[in-house]
Amino acid sequence: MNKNYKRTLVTTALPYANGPVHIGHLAGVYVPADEYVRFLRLRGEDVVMIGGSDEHGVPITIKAREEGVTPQDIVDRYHKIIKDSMEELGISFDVYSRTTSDIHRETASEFFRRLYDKGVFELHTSEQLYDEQAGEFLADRYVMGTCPRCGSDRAYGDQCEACGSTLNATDLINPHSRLTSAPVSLRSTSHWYLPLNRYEEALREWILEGHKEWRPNVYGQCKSWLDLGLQPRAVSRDLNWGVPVPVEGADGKVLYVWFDAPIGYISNTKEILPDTWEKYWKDPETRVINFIGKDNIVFHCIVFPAMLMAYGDGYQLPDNVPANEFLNLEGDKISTSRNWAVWLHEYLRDFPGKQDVLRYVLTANAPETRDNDFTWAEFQARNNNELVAILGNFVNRAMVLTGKYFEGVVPEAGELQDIDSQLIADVEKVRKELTDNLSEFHFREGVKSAMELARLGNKYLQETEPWKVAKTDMGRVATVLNTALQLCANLAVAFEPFLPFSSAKLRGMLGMEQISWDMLGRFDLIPAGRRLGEPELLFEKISDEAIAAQLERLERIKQENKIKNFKAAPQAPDVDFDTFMKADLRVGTVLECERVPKADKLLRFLIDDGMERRTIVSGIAKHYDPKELVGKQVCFIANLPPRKLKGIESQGMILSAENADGSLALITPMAPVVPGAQIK
Ligand code: B3M
Ligand code: ZN
Repeated sequence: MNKNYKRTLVTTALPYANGPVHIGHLAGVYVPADEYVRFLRLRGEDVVMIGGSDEHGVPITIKAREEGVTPQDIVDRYHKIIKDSMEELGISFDVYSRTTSDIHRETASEFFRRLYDKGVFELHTSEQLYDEQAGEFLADRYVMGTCPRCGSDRAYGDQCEACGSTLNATDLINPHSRLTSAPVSLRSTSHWYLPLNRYEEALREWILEGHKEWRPNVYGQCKSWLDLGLQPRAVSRDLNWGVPVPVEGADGKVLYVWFDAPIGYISNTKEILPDTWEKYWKDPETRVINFIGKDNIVFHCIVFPAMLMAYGDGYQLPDNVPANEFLNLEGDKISTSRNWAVWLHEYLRDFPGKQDVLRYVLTANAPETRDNDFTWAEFQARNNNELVAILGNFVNRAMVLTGKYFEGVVPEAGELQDIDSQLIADVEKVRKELTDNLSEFHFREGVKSAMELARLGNKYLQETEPWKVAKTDMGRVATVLNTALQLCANLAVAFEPFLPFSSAKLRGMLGMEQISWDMLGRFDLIPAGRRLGEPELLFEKISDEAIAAQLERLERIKQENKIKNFKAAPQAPDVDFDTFMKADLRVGTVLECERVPKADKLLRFLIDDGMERRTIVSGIAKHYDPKELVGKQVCFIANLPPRKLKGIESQGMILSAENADGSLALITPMAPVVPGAQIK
């Protein structure tokens, strides 16, 4: 770790502009990065926070094709949604730009060109899958076919989701293009490769020897890559969307998206700091920190550093890469294609003004050391039991008591008693922990420390009981409330990185203008005699209804996905015609229908079957209200031997179809027919 740094460049992974951002992105990258940057700013450090959209790559072209629009249309749409929603969440980027900017194209192009001119690249020719109809080479992911391992006919060129095997597109049986469904052929093509193997020794030395302090998940992943041995990697693609490869004879080729995207950090720095950007990249007194998710580790710790080493010219390698693990949602992997996510822009619409609640929950449950699960129940509990009941409650009590006993004017503290000094000592201890946690990228522990300050406050008021002392000793009440208000001021500082909106509100109430990290631990932050603002609640309870609405939305998505992914069951073995004709299928009219007591699945039907009436018991009580069925026509098998269900003799079986989500739909004729009509 570079201890003697003068400035910090914080980069945040550039989200693909092929969809909005969700809580997984936020918990993994943007919330912790923002907390870190706000912490450094409060310490008065020189820091810039770089963000932007990653607007190249195959998925964007696929989405454009699906929607019949251009890739530019897609990235324009999502760049705006992402940028606006992150700003609304208070992610305080110094720049949030995009990789389709001119400055980025020039920067990425020049980067490639310099490596090319230095003779760094190797040119290799290989056979790639080609879609004749679209006239395009296909990335593995865009080829589908039959899995050579399990026979599933829905395997992708890189992976079979049915059996989990990792595949090469060339292994597939009957490979066809996902773009056009046409069969694919092999064609040879040439690409430029970055010989990672040549940087292996330097990377080993730099990471394995030089950065033992990195998070174990990051260090461990790097070590296993390095131990496997590095191979040259292609840095160009045959595609018509991206930064064109800037050399002769590269028509139809663009830079691989993972080659240009990290250069986006540089381009975006140039954009915001046209005169001084080089200091932030090339001065050894700069510390570069990359905030990313765990799936991006190899690109940030191996590939991009190798690119920077190859480029030379003083570019600094990252000092730390605090990558997070993944956040799941209600027990399932977050997935854009399955719409299994809480989208930021939708959260902001559904919970207006509650930016800090989301920031808090994502931090308190951050997937720093292992994958974690976001649940709406936990979201509600952390809001109601922690933000409202601990932090909001303490601040409100201090404010309201000051209003009651001192008309909202900060009272003068008298002599401190042991309990006051103890509080001050406890706060000092927590201040140290909090500072260490934030300096070491332990945000989950950090927010716990900050909350500990509010807990100390509640305990202090509980023990000093100013509302009782007020009957006898107003001088003592003044000391206690002064102390409590100073602690509120500490909370405004401690929570600024985590809950910037609430911190601003609190500062407004306390009349604090400038704040800085070195105020923490001090008990002279608000002068006696100052008139406080009106007490406002910092947080409010989140209702069961609001949570239920979110859970219903997720349930709906689950059902939609089941229907989307429905695969018809394999056909049953043949049955001969005469056997089938023995089944006597008929239509009947429902005369009565009611629930079977003590059987939550069963309905008892009385049916006019054209002959007499018959009773049939059917297991569809979960799907129909019996009242609705009276008078309707249903289909049934008439000639099954009777059987007893819950003591009722059932004379036949009513037919229904099972939907992908498990729901049952009764089969009914399209036009009314006479009861007893035979089904042929
Ligand atoms: N867009 C991948 C991702 O969102 C990629 C990150 C680029 S960082 C330079 O996971
Ligand atoms: Zn398979």
